[in-house]
Amino acid sequence: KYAFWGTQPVAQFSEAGGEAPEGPIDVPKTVAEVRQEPYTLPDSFEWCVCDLRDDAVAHEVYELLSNNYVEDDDNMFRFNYSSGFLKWCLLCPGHTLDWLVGVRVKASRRLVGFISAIPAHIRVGGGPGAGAEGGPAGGREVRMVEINFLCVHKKLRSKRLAPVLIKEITRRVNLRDIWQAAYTAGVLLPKPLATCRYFHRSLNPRKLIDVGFSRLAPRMTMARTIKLYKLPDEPLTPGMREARPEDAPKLVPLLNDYLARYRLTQVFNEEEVAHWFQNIDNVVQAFVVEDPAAPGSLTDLVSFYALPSSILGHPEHTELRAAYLYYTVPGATPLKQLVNDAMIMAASKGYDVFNALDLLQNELFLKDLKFGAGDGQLHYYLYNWRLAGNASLTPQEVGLVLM
Ligand code: MYA
Ligand code: JJ1
Repeated sequence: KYAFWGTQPVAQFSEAGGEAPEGPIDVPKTVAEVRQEPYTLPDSFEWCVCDLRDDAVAHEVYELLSNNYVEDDDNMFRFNYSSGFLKWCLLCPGHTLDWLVGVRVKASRRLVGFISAIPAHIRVGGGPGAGAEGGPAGGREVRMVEINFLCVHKKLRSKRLAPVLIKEITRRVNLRDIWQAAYTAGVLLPKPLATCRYFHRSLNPRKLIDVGFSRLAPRMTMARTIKLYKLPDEPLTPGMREARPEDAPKLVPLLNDYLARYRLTQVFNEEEVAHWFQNIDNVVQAFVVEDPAAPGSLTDLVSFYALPSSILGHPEHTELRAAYLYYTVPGATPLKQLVNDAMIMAASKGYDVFNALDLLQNELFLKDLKFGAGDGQLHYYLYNWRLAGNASLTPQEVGLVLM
């Protein structure tokens, strides 16, 4: 069990908590000690860098993922990240092309494997006090990477390629003097720092039921269901507008001060805020509330990203348009109202479903805004970092949203 993960500097299921101090799991190393040569792939494969600035390469990564990436438990839906999304997400501030790692078949040049890293300042640990009314949690800010989009072509599964991809990206990240990573996965690995659940709010219930994403509730008709989920056409919060790059200086303290209460979160600088909270059709939407009584003062933030799924084997529908709640900062406006407005915006843009995790303060609105629990979980992991006593976190202590 866990032939690979058992050898890695990650929290193990077997460990007792007790004495373990907070911090790196591995003995600290220097860049000079990092292996210079790439890890060896089986003979017929080679490494490549996927330069997503090149549309043809972005399309190759898109194709690999759209045919081979994450599916739900019943293989009815598969994530279908757009190439615009991949560019937004992977060509972020501080990105390193060397960390967009591909595996190609030597003979055909066909892309059959991928893994990515992007840099982030992650704050982790600290005291309780996270959650609804919590003060600052404290903890330590650690320069990390976020790992995502690990994918091996379906025809090449179970050949132990994934561990080679993971070791190779670790080496490339270590070469830049970074020794920790954060990542999420639907599968259980040693050992989650936290486990969150997905929640779903129907925007287009007829289509969701048609494609088997949801079902008609007992004693409900289609007409009553459509009425139940109907939303207004326009957001209800006065002063809500799309975020602009010039908002970044004001959003940095708004966002970081709010996230200070969590025990696992990202710390954003101005350039990062301008990048992550922008508006790109079918990729990401970010809205701020500009106090109508005090023009120029920003009180709240709400955002979501677009992650459609392919509908597998349905006669009519091929794509499920899903919006995923990203970060929300309730300042002057109640959280519930901000998220309701985000859903209104998503519905008016033609999204079929609005998804959220049970992290941050999301429990405050899930029920009232008619979200229902999904069948998927999302485990949060750290590489080469343990919390004091090998502690884990509740979903409500997590303030980190990855793509
Ligand atoms: S999560 C999304 C992952 N992608 C998918 O689920 C897409 C569909 N599936 C596939 O493409 C393949 O099944 C993958 C595995 C590629 C996932 N994370 O090659 P194998 C372990 C980590 O024979 P395959 C995301 O992107 C498995 O337990 N490990 O298997 C975040 C076994 O190890 P062990 C995983 O099925 C990724 C070994 O791989 C995952 O052909 C974070 C088997 O390898 C998984 N999701 O390929 C990666 N699934 O023997 C870690 C299986 O021990 C980053 N495995 O049980 C770590 C930090 C690195 C940077 C550090 C810097 C300092
Ligand atoms: O989308 C998901 N589940 C859906 C579809 C289930 C289809 C059958 N398996 C679901 N639908 C019910 C919705 C219903 C709406 C009305 C109210 C009640 C609920 O539950 C799940 C999440 O729940 N998604 C997945 O399983 C996809 C994989 C999740 C792991 C993600 C890994 C991320 C990778 C790394 O970064």
